[in-house]
Amino acid sequence: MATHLKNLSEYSQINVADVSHRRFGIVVAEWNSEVTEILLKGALETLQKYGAQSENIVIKRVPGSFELPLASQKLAQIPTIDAVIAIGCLIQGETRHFNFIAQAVAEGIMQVGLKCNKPVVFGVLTTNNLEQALERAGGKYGNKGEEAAITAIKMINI
Ligand code: DLZ
Repeated sequence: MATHLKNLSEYSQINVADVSHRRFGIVVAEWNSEVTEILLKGALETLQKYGAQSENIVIKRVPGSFELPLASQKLAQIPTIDAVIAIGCLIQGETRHFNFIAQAVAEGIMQVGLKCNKPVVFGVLTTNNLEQALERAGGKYGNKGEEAAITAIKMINI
């Protein structure tokens, strides 16, 4: 789980093929939007790099990461959408709130993918502070949004 050993924007080319005829859903949490909007930008640029058309990318915003699973499910249930990317940024606070939400979001997103039988990607940063988040949102450890988009492309093409 150590991101400092791997740049999030570096990936192997296996199963990274053209997605010009694919449709994507992206759900973005508004909490920590200074981070999540950068993740969204990274995801969009990566999808478009591999051919995705902007009219084939549906973007929905939700209040916080806790809302990502339900919104992801609504998009994943649309038959023409091939994959969903859930984008959020959870930053550890002083209470245990972070742990409950992080656990629920990870579990929820995985369940949506299994239930809908299509890729639903966990593009959620879970960090100790804002600095760590920004390091993974276009900073020295790459962009989690790019990693999430590549994962969606690879999982569609498996
Ligand atoms: C309440 C809350 C807190 C404290 N922190 C975050 C956070 O760091 N990142 C995030 O995406 N959302 C946070 N939220 C909001 C919850 O995800 C959720 O939107 C609310 O609890 C309402 O359900």
